Amino acid sequence: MSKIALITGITGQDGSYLSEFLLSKGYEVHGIVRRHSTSCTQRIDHLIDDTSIKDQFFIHYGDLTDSCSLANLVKEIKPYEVYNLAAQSHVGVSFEVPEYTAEATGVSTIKLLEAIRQNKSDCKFYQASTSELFGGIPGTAPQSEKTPFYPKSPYGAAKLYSYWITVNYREAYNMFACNGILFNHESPRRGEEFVTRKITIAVAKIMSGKQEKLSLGNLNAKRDWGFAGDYVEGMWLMLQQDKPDDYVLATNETHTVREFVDAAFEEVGITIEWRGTGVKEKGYDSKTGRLLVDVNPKYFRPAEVELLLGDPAKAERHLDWKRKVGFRELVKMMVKSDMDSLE
Ligand code: NAP
Ligand code: G4F
Repeated sequence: MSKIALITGITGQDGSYLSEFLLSKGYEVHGIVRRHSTSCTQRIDHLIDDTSIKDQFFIHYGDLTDSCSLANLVKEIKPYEVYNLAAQSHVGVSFEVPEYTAEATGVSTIKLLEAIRQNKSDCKFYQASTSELFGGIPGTAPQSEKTPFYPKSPYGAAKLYSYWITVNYREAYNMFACNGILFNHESPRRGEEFVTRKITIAVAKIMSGKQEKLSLGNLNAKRDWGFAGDYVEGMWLMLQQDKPDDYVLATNETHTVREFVDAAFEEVGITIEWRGTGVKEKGYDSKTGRLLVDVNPKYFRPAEVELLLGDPAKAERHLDWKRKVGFRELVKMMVKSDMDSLE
C-alpha cells in the first residue's frame, strides 16, 4: 500500500479539498487535528461521518508545534506522502501574534521535516508555500519561481523560513521535498475572515436583511484569486513527478478587492457606484443610493502587499496543471453558496 497520505491542516479549506481528492484516488488519508474546546471539523465532518470510508480516512490528535506528536504520528502511520498545510494562515493576524506565527508557520516545518527524516525518509513532502513570499518589489509582476522574495509580514517571513528549510532538506538529505508557491485560492469553504469570503457572506446577509453594510480595509490591493479545488490537484501532481521541485500555482489574472466587491454584488443584481477616495471611499447601490460598502482603517495592515499576479507557466508545462475555474465563476460559486446557506 503506497497510497498513504498524512495531511497537517486537514480541518482547513485546502485540507478538506485535498482529503476528498486523495480519497477519490484511492489513498488512505490521515489527518492531524489539534484539540479545540469546541469542534472545528465542520469542513471534514462529511468524511468523518461517511462509514463507507471508515478504513480509509483517519483523524489523529497532534499539533504542529509539538515535535513529539509529529514524530509519533510519522512513526505510526508511515506515510508515503506528507502535505504540510497547517499554519497560522492569516496575514493580518500575523501582525497581532507574530511570535506564535513564527512558531506555527515557520519553525514547525523543521519539526515535521525532522520527524520524516528520522522515521520515514523516503516519504514525499509538500510544503504549503505562498505568494506572500514575493511581497511585491515594484516591477516584479507577474511573479514566477525565479522572482526574488521580499515578505511584508510576520506570516510571510515565517513562510520564508519554511520555504528554504524545505529546499535545504531536499538538497542536504536528498529528500523528495517540494514547495507549492500558491497564489490566493478561495472557495465556499474559505475562512470567513479572509476578504473574499467576508465579502460574499456580507452580500448574502445584506440581501437577507441581516447586515447593514460591509466595512473593508485596502480596496486597491490586487490579488490573483483562483479556486482551491483546482489547486489541491496541483499539490498532488508535484509529488507525482520523477524529481522534487518548486512550482507556482496561479491564474495569471489579477483583480482589486474593489473589483471583487463589484462582481459579488453584481451576482445579486446590484451595481456598486463608488464615490470618494481613501478612507472616505464608499460604495452605493446605483439604483437606490443605499450605502453598502465603506472603508474602516482598522482593517489596514502595518505593511501591505499591493500586487500579486502569478505566472504558472512552469506548472502548466511540467505538471500539465491548469486552473479550471475563472474569476467570475469563483465569485458566483461563493455568493451562491452563502445565499443558499441563509435560505
Ligand atoms: P486555513 O483554512 O486557515 O487552514 C489552516 C489549517 O492549519 C487548519 O486546519 C488549522 O487547524 C491548522 N493549524 C493551524 N495551526 C495549527 C497547529 N499549531 N497545529 C496543527 N494544525 C494547525 O488555511 P488554507 O487556506 O487551507 O491554507 C492551507 C495552507 O496553505 C496554509 O499553510 C496557508 O498558509 C497556505 N496558503 C494558503 C493560500 C490560500 O490562498 N488559501 C495561499 C498560499 C498558501 P484549526 O482548524 O485547528 O485552526
Ligand atoms: O483575503 P486576505 O486576508 O488574504 P491575503 O492577505 O492575500 O493572504 C491569503 O493569501 C496568501 C497567498 O497570497 C496566503 F498565503 C495566506 O495564507 C492567505 O490565504 O486579504 C487579501 C487582500 C489584502 O490586501 C488585504 O489588505 O484584501 C485586503 N483587505 C481589504 N479589506 C482585507 C480586508 N483583507 C481582510 N482579510 N479583511 C478585510 O476587511
